[in-house]
Amino acid sequence: MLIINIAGLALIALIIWWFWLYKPTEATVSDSDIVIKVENGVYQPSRLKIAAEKPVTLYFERLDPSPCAEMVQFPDLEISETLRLNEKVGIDIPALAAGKYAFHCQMQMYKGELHVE
Ligand SMILES: [Cu+2]
Repeated sequence: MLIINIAGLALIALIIWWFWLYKPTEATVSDSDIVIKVENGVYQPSRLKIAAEKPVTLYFERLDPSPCAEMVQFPDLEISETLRLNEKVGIDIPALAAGKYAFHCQMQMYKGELHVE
């Protein structure tokens, strides 16, 4: 019973943090590569500025053991990649036209966006 209550409180705290307190972090991806951490329900950073018409490799490091964090998908680009725990996985992003491209986990709990400009 006590464990259930603690789990419930932890879940409520996580929901509050996720919906109200979390602010997306932004980063510019240049030649010095950025590693996107997958942890606590968020990609860190989650908004990535990249240059238009230039392929780039994004590195994801999954630190969250929950199955929710396992996949990262770029639906517009038809990219779907499995992330192994505590490993950096490089995902090659092709040259893109300017615009916004979402990426997320399978259940869309983890969410991020590429800002191509
Ligand atoms: Cu998920």
